[in-house]
Amino acid sequence: MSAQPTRFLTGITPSGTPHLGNYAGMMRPAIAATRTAGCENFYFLADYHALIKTQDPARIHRCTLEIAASWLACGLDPEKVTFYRQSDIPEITELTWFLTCVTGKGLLNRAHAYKAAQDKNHEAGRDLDDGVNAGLFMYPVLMAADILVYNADLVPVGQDQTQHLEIARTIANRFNGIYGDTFTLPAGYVPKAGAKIMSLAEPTKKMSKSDTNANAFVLMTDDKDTIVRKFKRAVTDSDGCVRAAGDKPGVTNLMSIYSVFTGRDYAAIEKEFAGRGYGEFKLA
Ligand code: AQP
Repeated sequence: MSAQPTRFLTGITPSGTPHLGNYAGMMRPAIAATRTAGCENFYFLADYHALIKTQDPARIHRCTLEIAASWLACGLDPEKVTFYRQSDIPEITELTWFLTCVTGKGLLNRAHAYKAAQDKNHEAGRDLDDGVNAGLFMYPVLMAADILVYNADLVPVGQDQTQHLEIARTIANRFNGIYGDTFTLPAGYVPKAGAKIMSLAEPTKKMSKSDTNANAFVLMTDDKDTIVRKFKRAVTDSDGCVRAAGDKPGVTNLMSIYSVFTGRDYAAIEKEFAGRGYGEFKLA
């Protein structure tokens, strides 16, 4: 008897053009998993998640097509992968309600995307929930439904999504406890290199599609000249030494990007660029 295949499932939100972080943290490992024996793959375009950030249907439609094209350009084979748009599967939103009713509100209060929005309001001296829509609060439940509806085993995600994945496990556990064994408990599939690519302009902040500073991210659609220009402008420090350290977030971020594309670890990169300046490193 052959073993059950390992089921990989992941999604990306069409809230903008995908960037280097999306590629390194999720798309690249997800594509590699489609070429691994004994795996089956469910990859989707999370257009309902995009509604949290934009209510512009034309933009969501355009970004959905663009992200679908990016997946294909990265090597996704639709003959091998179940590739779909979230809104085409009504069972996902149906399941969301069942899961909502077993989810403690306190669990969602602690979800990082919601807390980050509250922290931003706190810093600006506004009411904590000012401008925060209930979709942002509820989205870990929709994400749980995305994963549990297909009984996924492994979920390729960047580091920023690991807490939401943990919430999906908690919800599945709670549901199974009440109704009997129903859902597989999913685990994260986080790459060793590139799990959290930082902004090129503010390297203590995650690289994000919705950043208003175009120099903060490298888009998958940027041409070579634009990519070179953005790396040349990337914020580093005055130390001049290619070395990974907590007090060198800009250089460490560039090293993590270099590591994704060369497969070299930090020690090898430090050795390769010993005595050479940031200019050469950035071009590499
Ligand atoms: N900077 C990043 N480094 C590594 N992985 C990342 N991911 C996102 N940013 C980075 C991973 O990409 C997958 C798809 O993410 P998403 O588009 O669904 O949502 P997100 O995490 O909110 O991505 P963005 O780019 O930051 O979008 P906006 O600006 O719209 O919020 C996920 O697995 C994510 O971990």
